[in-house]
Amino acid sequence: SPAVSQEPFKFVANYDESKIPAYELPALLESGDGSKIQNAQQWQQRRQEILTLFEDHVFGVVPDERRVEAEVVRTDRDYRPGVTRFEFDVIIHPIAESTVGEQASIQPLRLQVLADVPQSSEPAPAILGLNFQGNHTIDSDPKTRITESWVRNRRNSSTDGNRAIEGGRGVASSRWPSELITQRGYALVTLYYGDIDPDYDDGFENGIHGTLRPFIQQLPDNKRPGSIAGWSYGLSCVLDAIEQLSELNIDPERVGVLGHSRLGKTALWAGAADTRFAMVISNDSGCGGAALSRRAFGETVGRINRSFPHWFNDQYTQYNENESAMPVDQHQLIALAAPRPIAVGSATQDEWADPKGEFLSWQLAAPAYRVLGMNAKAVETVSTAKMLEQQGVINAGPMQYHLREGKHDLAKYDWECYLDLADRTLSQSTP
Ligand code: GTR
Repeated sequence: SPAVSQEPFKFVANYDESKIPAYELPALLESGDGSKIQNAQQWQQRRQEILTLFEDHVFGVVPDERRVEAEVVRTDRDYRPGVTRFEFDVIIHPIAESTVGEQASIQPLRLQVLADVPQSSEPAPAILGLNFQGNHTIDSDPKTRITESWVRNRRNSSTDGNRAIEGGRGVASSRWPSELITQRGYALVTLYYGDIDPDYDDGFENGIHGTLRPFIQQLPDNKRPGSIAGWSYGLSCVLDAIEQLSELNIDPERVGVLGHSRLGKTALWAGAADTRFAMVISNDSGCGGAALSRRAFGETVGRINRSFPHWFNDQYTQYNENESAMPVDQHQLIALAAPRPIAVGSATQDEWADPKGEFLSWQLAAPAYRVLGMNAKAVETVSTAKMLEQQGVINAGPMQYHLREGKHDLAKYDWECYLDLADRTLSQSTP
């Protein structure tokens, strides 16, 4: 057999616009068979085609089926004046049809969810987002349960090895401005992403992968779902639970999905795979999220697959240092949100995530919205120079982009931008 190079991979990120390779993006409005997409009906077929390409080449496949039970475990009626804090459990059972003997030995997976809901006669619209460190980190509430799942060892007072501890209460509060969110009339729903799937490489075995094992085992190896697909599946299960738990008083038809960074990639995929999400929000999602892969600016496909071999499917490694062979690029992922409201947020100092590449793919998704009836001119004509210089918000109907001054983070200003888009698109309840 040919000798395999044992040379370690040396990665130097490119931050020089003039060194971006010439690239041609896969067409958005042209089917695999070459036919042009000119109306909503043709888009539905094209959409399915793109979705399947992302499953097969990027994220992996999860079952269509979900077996979910839900149970409220805490109701704190005036957690704040006019706001009820709930904690509820989402129990994900192994799916029925892939049974045969093995199912009996598979334990259901239990997710712990927290929801702050403004009290009102009408069910509230909501933003659902995964958090990085546990529900107890969003504020100092002593009653919030601490996750028992694996957490990253932060080597500080918030963790003891790979366990979350009391010292973590409130450490992530700047990212979860619950008061702002509820004051503006929205519920905040959040859960720890590691409750769904722990964020380390274990060969697609633990967390949700264990629950779905019989399904995953019958897939070709290169289509097995990575953690991003697993986290997205979990988000759909939480939406199932919101539908079941009418006592939460959340309107399941007005739930937007939000995520930052790796969880921004996840929010984009969750919104693509599950069109019940009424709004899709990508904050600093970068490579594998909103940023165009073919620019290979900052983090690249090859780099992300080597650092995080468990996030994507194995097929995706075929595109390491070979982005132009991908049958998709990220503008198509954004287009899968159409016609629903989409917000893409970037930060000026977050070069690793390629703000300009995030802007471009957002812009290049506009033709899908146009085919579905949106006046896309304001999006299609804005120049990158303008986007970089104004550092403000660009919006046109359901499409919004903003560039925030500052670092890779989910900041209060980002939330304000997202809630503004929600006000324009989600605030009215559907009759
Ligand atoms: C980085 C990774 C990014 C982004 C980020 C995060 O290490 O390279 O793709 O996902 O982590 O999630 O904070």
